[in-house]
Parts: sequence; C-alpha cells; structure tokens
Amino acid sequence: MLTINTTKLVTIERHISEEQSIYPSATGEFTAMLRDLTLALKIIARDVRRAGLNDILGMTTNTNVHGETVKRLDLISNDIIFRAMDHGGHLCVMASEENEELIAIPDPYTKGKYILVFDPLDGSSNIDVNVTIGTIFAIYQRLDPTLKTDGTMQDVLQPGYKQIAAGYTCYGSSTTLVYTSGHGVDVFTFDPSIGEFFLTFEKVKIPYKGKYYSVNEGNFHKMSRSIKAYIEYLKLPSSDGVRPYSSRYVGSAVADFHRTLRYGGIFMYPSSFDAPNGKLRLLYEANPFSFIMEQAGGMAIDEQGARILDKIPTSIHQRTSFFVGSPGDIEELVSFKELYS
Ligand code: P6P
Repeated sequence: MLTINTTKLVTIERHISEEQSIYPSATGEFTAMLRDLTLALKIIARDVRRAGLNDILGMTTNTNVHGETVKRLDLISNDIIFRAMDHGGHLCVMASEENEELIAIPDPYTKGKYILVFDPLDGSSNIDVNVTIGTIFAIYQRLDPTLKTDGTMQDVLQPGYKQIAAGYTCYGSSTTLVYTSGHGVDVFTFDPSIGEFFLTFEKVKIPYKGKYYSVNEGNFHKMSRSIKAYIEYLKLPSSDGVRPYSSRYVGSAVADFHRTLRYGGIFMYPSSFDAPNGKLRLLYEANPFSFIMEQAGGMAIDEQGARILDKIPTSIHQRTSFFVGSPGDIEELVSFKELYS
C-alpha cells in the first residue's frame, strides 16, 4: 500500500486552505463551506460516541425508557448537517438519503454556487451493535454558478465525474475522514481532546491487486452467473497461493469501502433478480466512493461494466449495482463478465 504516513501537524482546515492556494481565483467560499461541513461531522462523531448513553440508538423505536419520543440517530445526524450548512451562503440546494425531495436553502439565506448530497449516517442499523458506521458526502458546482436562485433537480442530477469534492467518515475505533477534491486522497483522524481532524495519511493509493473480497454471500443464489463464477473463482485455491482470497463483509458500506481502499481487493454489491439495480444509492454512496477510489488509482463499475462516474442520474435515490476496488481485481471481474456474456 503506497501511503505517506505524515508526521506534519496539519488540521483539515489548514489542509483545505493550502489546497485553495492551488486555485489563484479561489474566493475561499469552498474552504468556508468545508469548514462548516467539518463542524457537522465533529458533532455527529460526538453523538455517535454517546448514542448508547443518550438512548438514541440507530434502531430506536422513537421512544426512550422514559416513554419520551426520541429521534433516530440518523435523523439527528441529518438535522445536524442541515443546520450547519443551510445558512452559510455557499449552497443552493441539498439532497439527503433521509429526505425524499430536494432540501431547499431557507429564504432568508443567500443561495450559493455549490450543491451538497449526503447520507448523514450510513449503516445506522449497525450502531446498536457497535459496528462502524459513517457519513458520506459529495459536492458539485451548480450548472450556472452566476445564479443566486434555488438549485434545481438538474443541478443535483449531475454525473459523478462532475463532483468537485467527496468524502466519508468512519465512526469506528477512531473517527477518520477520507477526502478528495481531485488532487489525491487524504485521510484525517479526529482527536476529540483537541476537537480537530489531523492529517494522518497523504495521497493514499490502492494496491494493484488485493487479497480480500467483500460481498453479502447470503445473496449468492440471487446473483448473475458471471458474478457467482467470479466469487467461486476467488475461493478456489491457486498453485501460487494468491487464492483463496479472504472474505470480509461488515455490512456497513463505509467500513467495507475503507478496508478495500487501504488494503486492496474488491467490494461488491451486485444486482439480483429481486433487486435489479442492487441496493446502494448512486448519488450519495456509489459516486463519492467512486471519485475517491479513482483518485486512489482504483476502479468503480456497475454490473454492465459501465464506469460509475459516467452514469447520468435520473432520480435522487436511484440505486446502482456497485463493484469497486483494486484495478487488477476489477479487470479480473470484467473478464468473467465477458466470458459469461
Ligand atoms: P446488506 C447499510 O444498511 C447499507 O446501506 C450499506 O451501508 C451496506 O453496505 C449495505 O446496506 C448492506 O446491505 O443487504 O448486505 O445487509
């Protein structure tokens, strides 16, 4: 794994403002917007850490032991991001996994030139059993950046290659933030005693091939022939010892993706006869993950072999089959698809 473990003391705010200097015309608006988002992520990290103590677990039945109505943690996280981002004047519209429709910027506030799409707390059902969960986000520029009006559905339904930044947090043994703005992938670790995200790994690159595969094998008999053959191949011992691959599946996309990014291999959420477009959402899961993975030298495709970042979204919550990871592993998968096509 080609990673520079940095010893510099650099906070994410300083890292982003240093990145801003790459663009002489930068106005600082983007930096200010990321500062607001980072604040929201710090607050969500705090609430996730205290979920069990505050009786606001992921699957809370909406009433606590005192019979009081309690919001689920993913709805709380959604509110935190909205309240941190709605008044900064940087965004013209938002879209969230938790909101069926677009989220308008309230009228008193200025409409900016950026768009934020996010999953405020992906995998929140896992929090009740202390499994890693996370926040996933992507940022676009609106189609006409000179406008000061509400963002539109066309502004939101842009292909993934139009993303100008993307990232995710893992609320796990530590809180990490993985971020790219198109200049490589950097990893930050949160120090709660100081309240800062510190740069811990710079310009992360995924190995050409890995030794882990990650898929919910409970769906095996619902998958296509080519995917089943590929999974069986990964499990078949090879004379050079490269196979069998090890199986790892957390069931939380941020955890499975993060391990794949750092160690290599492949994460898959295939289509099935009862879920022809798989389960993961294109806008706020597959696209940000794919932007990050390509920046780290990996690949991300759907079951038809199409590049995820080239897909033109048709709705906010549309799903996509998703195969992401080391280029050597993705290319091997494609060869199985061609063989079985
Ligand atoms: P399954 C979590 O609910 C989630 O949306 C993703 O984080 C995760 O990768 C996927 O669903 C797991 O789905 O069907 O394997 O339980």
